[in-house]
Amino acid sequence: MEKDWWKHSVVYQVYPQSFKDSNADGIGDLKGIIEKLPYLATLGIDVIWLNPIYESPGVDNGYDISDYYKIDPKYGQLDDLKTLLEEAHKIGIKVILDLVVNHTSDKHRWFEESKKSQDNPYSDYYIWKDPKPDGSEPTNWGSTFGGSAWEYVPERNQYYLHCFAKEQPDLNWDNPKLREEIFQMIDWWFQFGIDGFRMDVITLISKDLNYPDAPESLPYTKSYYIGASNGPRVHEYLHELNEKVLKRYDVMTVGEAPNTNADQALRYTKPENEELNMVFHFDHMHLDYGRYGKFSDVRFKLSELKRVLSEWQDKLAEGWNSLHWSNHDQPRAVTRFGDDSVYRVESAKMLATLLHMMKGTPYIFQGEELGMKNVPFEKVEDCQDIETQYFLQLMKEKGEPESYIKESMYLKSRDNARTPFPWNGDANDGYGFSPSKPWIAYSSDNQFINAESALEDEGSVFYYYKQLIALRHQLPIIVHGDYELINESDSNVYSYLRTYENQTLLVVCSFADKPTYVDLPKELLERSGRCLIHNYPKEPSSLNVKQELQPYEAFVYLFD
Ligand code: TEU
Ligand code: CA
Repeated sequence: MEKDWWKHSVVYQVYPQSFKDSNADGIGDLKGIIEKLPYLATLGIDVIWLNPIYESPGVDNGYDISDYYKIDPKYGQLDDLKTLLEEAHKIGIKVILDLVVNHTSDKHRWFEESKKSQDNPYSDYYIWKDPKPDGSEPTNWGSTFGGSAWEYVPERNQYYLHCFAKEQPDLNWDNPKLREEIFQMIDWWFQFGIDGFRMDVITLISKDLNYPDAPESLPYTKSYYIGASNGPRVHEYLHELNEKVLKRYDVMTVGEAPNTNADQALRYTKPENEELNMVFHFDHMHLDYGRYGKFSDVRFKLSELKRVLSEWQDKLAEGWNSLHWSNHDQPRAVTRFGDDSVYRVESAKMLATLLHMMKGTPYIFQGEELGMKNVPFEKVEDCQDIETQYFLQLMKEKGEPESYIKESMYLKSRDNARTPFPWNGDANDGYGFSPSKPWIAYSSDNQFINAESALEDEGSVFYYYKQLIALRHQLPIIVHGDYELINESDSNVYSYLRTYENQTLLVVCSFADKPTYVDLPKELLERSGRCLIHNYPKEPSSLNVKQELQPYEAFVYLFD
């Protein structure tokens, strides 16, 4: 087996609930994913990441797990997952699952026992704290999905911590018995045959035992980060996991790392530290935050995007990056960072170019390869997500105008990413997703943005992604080359170089919606170069030191 295969892999994220329904209950499932493997093979991806498919009450769409060893019946059975693994492996695709071990569901057997008394075998599996002398909560931490991060349980006369919903109690990683249970479970899944894990909020597993209060000035809900992110023993625990389990398998690991800077990320991903292969950071996802945090109508600034992405490219040179524009928690990239109307196709391809030519492992969220855009839900109430519902409520209470609420929901709600995948443009056929009413509304854009039309159109965003993926597989410079930002102060164009051995790669991406110019390095143009990919039909015949660019134009040249 090839070492570090994840370095030259491209990962495709499947949101199982919304990918393909095989049994007409309106919910995507494992058999549906099996049916659509040929589509993923055509795209050329190497790895599939599945969002949680375990047994779950579904308070947070599967991120509240009640049994780690069972598949939720709405997705199928363990046998279906076995078949998916076999079928995927046959065509050279690996499958990784989501590991959610910062918290469980409150319906997990461990929690049901733990909450009964202060004295039971599971008593210390979760984080319990006495009330303050006046009976109030142990700290002022807020939960991500609203309200306090502490919930009182009379049977124990104590509060338990939940960084997310109250139905998602945080596990106590400081308890060695709990760690052993988790390690065993991880081992069990590797024995089952999966190829790795995406680890949900893994940077939150070690809490600051001083439990400091958060400054009141922190934006809504985020106060828990003060005492929960990158805690004192997180590296120790991940190293222990690596020693005891990960090391023995040829698997990939990617940690979700909210609120983690690049220096911290290097510690997680430096090979000699033996923790994780890579982490997801969110610095570029925070460039358009406003007074309610994520729910805002702020637009990112290109200068900031350059600063953030370049910092991560530079600082993780000795670790490894994950590259992403979107996921199941984020709005659609083309709406957020591109132009989803006139230049939807051009800007979706431009964004893909920028990301896929960087150093790191690229992740494609389902539908991104079609250039899917945010969903104009008819009513804000159509949004189902727990986070969206909370912010909706909060903004109403704060007296925000209806228009502002609607706009920020449209721009940021997690529901944008979760509408069913459009396999074709036929509304009467449930867009090829399901013959029944889907669990969440379809996007009205499916009629013209769907897989069938993409596959019929040589110039589609889909084939452009396919080409980018193939380039990564062919050229070591894309995997290993050093990164260097050029034209830093250009406010329209993001351009950079990659260098490896005697080669140089030039990547040019315009964020302007009108023609513009970019300065290209003279010495480079004197060398012999060829165009690898270009998002306009006609490639530039030769490059100039002052190169004209069309709206959202992007190209990549390789110089020997
Ligand atoms: O997300 C963690 C996380 O940081 C999110 O709460 C993020 O701040 C928010 O979604 C941005 O809109 C992970 C999962 O990806 C998410 O789906 C879960 O809800 C959450 O953990 C709890 O498990
Ligand atoms: Ca189904």
